[in-house]
Amino acid sequence: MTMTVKRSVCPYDCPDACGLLVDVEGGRAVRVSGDPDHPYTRGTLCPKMNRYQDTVHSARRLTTPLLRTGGKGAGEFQPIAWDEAVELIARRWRAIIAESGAEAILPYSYAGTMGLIQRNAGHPFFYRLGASQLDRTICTPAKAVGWAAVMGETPAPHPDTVADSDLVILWGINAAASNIHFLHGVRQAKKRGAQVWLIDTYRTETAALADRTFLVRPGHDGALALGLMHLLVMEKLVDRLFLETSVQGFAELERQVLPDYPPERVSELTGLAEATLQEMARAYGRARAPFIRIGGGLCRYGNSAMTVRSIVALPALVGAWGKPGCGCLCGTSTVGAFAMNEVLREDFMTTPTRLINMNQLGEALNELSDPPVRSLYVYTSNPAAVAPDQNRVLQGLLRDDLFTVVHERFLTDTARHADIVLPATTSLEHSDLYRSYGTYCIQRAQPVIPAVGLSKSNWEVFALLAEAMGFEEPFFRQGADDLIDRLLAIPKPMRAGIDLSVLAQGRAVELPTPQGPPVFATPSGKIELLNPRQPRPLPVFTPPYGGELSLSLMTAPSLYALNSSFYERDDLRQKQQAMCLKMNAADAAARDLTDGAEVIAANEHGQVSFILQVSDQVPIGVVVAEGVWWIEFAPGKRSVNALTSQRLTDQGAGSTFYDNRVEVRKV
Ligand SMILES: Nc1nc2c(c(=O)[nH]1)N[C@H]1C(S)=C(S)[C@@H](COP(=O)(O)OP(=O)(O)OC[C@H]3O[C@@H](n4cnc5c(=O)[nH]c(N)nc54)[C@H](O)[C@@H]3O)O[C@H]1N2
Ligand SMILES: Nc1nc2c(c(=O)[nH]1)N[C@H]1C(S)=C(S)[C@@H](COP(=O)(O)OP(=O)(O)OC[C@H]3O[C@@H](n4cnc5c(=O)[nH]c(N)nc54)[C@H](O)[C@@H]3O)O[C@H]1N2
Ligand code: SF4
Ligand SMILES: [Mo]
Repeated sequence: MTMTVKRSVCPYDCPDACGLLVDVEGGRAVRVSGDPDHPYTRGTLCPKMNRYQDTVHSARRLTTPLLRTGGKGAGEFQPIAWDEAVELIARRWRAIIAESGAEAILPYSYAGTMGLIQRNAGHPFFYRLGASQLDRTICTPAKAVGWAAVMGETPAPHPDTVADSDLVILWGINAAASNIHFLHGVRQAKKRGAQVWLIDTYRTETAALADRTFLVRPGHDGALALGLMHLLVMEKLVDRLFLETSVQGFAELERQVLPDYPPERVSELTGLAEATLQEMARAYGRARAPFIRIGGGLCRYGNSAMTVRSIVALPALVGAWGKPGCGCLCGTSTVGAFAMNEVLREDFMTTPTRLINMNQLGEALNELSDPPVRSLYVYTSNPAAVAPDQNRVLQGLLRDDLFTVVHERFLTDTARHADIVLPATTSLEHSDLYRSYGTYCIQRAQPVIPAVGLSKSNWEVFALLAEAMGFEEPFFRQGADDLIDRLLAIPKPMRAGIDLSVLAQGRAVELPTPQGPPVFATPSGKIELLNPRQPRPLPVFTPPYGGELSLSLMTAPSLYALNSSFYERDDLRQKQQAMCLKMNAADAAARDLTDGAEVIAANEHGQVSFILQVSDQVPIGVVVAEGVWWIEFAPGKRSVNALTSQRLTDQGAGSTFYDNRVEVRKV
C-alpha cells in the first residue's frame, strides 16, 4: 500500500495550534507527527497528539446515528439512518416551535474543534431558527476584559519575543501542560541568562523550568500586583518619563490606591512573606526586559477581570513596553484576520432572542420558564463533564420532557443523555480554517482521510438540518471549502502581504506583527491605569468568592488530556493513573487520610470520590483535581464539576472553576 504524507492542524483548544504531518495509508491515518516547517511549533507535538491516529480510529468512535431505546442517561441506543434522524429532529422542533416558540430550543457548543468553519457552523442555523442564544464564556473572558481595560485593542507581543527577556514571569499558567511551545522562547531566554518565575497556587510541572516558584493564595494575585506596584514606588524603581509620556492615571493610582497595599497587608492577603515581596519588586523593577505571560488560572474567580487588570498595569510602571523581550502577553488577538460575520451570519436573526450563559446550563435546564428549554442541541462540547455544577446539569439532562440531540465523536457523558446521537468527523476528515489565540499563525486544512463510518462534519449536519427545516438561503447550500474561499477572498489589514500560495498548500502562515515603537490602541492613546469608562476607574483589590470550607479546590489541566477530550484514550488515561485529588501531607494527616485511599470531597454543590494523592506539590489549604474526567471513568458517580458553581466573574460573565471550597473526608 502506498503511504502519503499530508498536512493538517491540531484542532484542539490550545494556544499553540500545531502544524501536523499525517501519514496516510489505505484511507487511514497511521502516524501523526509535528510539521517541522511550521513557523511557531517547529515539528514538536504534546504527548496527547503524538498518537492522534488512536483517537481518530478509536474503537470508541461513533459511526452511525443513534436513537435512544432505554431510559434517559442509560446510554442505550439503536442505530438509525441519517435521513430518519434528521427528520425526527426537524419534526420535533417544528412541534416545539409551534407550541412554545423557537427560543425553547437551546444550542450548546464550545471548542471541541477550534476550526473557524466547523466550530461556528451552528451559528447561522440557530440565528435563522430564532433559537435562544448561548453566551460562550466558559473559558477566560475575564482575561480579555482585564487586558482591554488597560490596553484597549493594543496587539499583544509576538510570543517568541520572550526569548529576549531577562525576567520571565509565568503567572497562573501551567505552560508545561497547556502552552508547551511558548516554553521554546522561555528556554532560549534562560540560556541567555534570564530568570524564570512561576506564580501559581501549587507546584505544577512548569515549576521544573522555573528558577523561582511563588505560591500565592488562590484568587489573591490582584493584591500581589498592587503590592508590587506599591514597592516599586517606594524603592524608586518606576520609570517616571515613560509614565508621563505613555500612561494615563499613574498620579491617581499612586495617591488613591497604592497606599492601601503596603507589604504587611499584601503579605497577609497573598501568603507571601514581606521579604519575598521586596525581593520580587526589586527584581522586577531592575530587570532590563521583564515579560509577563498571564494564563487562565487566575481568570476563573469572582474577581478575575480586576485581577488581570491589576497585573496588566504592572509593566507600565517600569516602562516595560516597546523594548525587545518585555511586555505582557494574555493572548494573541487574531480575530480580526477574517470577516467572521460571513461565517456567523447574525443577520439571519430577525428578532433578538434571549441569551443564556453556558456556565449556567444547570439553571437554564431546570429553572427557566417563558419558555422553558424544551430541546438542547449539543455539538463540539461535553457539558455533562465540563460545565460547572454537574448535579444541576445532569438533573436537567435527565428531564424526560427535554429533547436532546448530541453531535459527537464519542459516547461522552453528554451523549449518553441524548435522545438522538449523531456521529461527528474528526479534524482529519473535514475542511477547516484555523487561527490561534497564542500565536499569529493561520492555516487551512483539507480532509486527509475519508469520514470514519457514517460520521459527518458540523457543517454538513447543519446543511441537512437547514434543508429539513425548509431554510431557503443559498448560504446553507454551499460547502465548507466555498466558505473558506470566500473568507480568504475578503481582504483584511491583518492578512496584508501574506503569501496565499503557501496557505493553499496547507502550510501555516504567520500574520505580520506590528514593528516599531508601541502604539497603545486605547481612546487616550496611552496605557490606561485610570480608565474612566470602567465602573471602578482605578484598579483595586476585590476578594474572590471563597467560601466557608477550609480547602480551595484547584480544577487544573492535566498533561494527558484537554478538558474532557482524550479520555477516550486508554493509554492517556493510564498515564494519569486515576482521578486523583492532590493534598498536602499536613492536611491529609489532620483528616486521617492516607495516600492511595478513596476519599470524598464535598461542598454545597455535591460530592465527588477521588483517589487521594498526598503531595508536597500542594500547599496547606489547597487541593488539586487535575483533568475533567468522564463520569464513566470516575471512581464514584460524579467528576470534578459536581463541586464547582455557576457563579460568574466580576466582568465578562466567565466561569469561576477555581473559586470553590471543599472539605475532604474518608469514604
Ligand atoms: N494539557 C492540557 N492543555 C490544555 C488544556 C488542558 O486541559 N490540558 N486546556 C486548554 C484550555 S481550554 C485552556 S483555557 C488553557 C488553560 O491553560 P492555562 O492558561 O495554563 O490555565 P489553567 O489551566 O486554568 O490554570 C493554570 C494554572 O493556574 C493556576 N491557578 C489557579 N488559581 C490561581 C490563582 O489564583 N493564582 C495563580 N497565580 N495561579 C492560579 C492553576 O493551579 C494552574 O496551574 O489550556 C489549554 N491547554
Ligand atoms: N473542572 C474543570 N472544568 C473545566 C475546565 C477545567 O480546567 N476544569 N476547563 C474549562 C475550559 S477552559 C473550557 S474551554 C471548557 C471546554 O469545554 P469543551 O469545549 O466542551 O471541551 P471538551 O471537553 O474538549 O469537549 C469537546 C467535545 O467536542 C467533541 N468534538 C471534537 N471535534 C468535534 C467536531 O468537529 N464536531 C462535533 N460535533 N464534536 C466534536 C469532542 O469529542 C469532545 O467530546 O471546559 C471547562 N471546564
Ligand atoms: S494540543 Fe496544543 S500542544 Fe498539543 S498538538 Fe495540539 S496544539 Fe500542539
Ligand atoms: Mo479554555
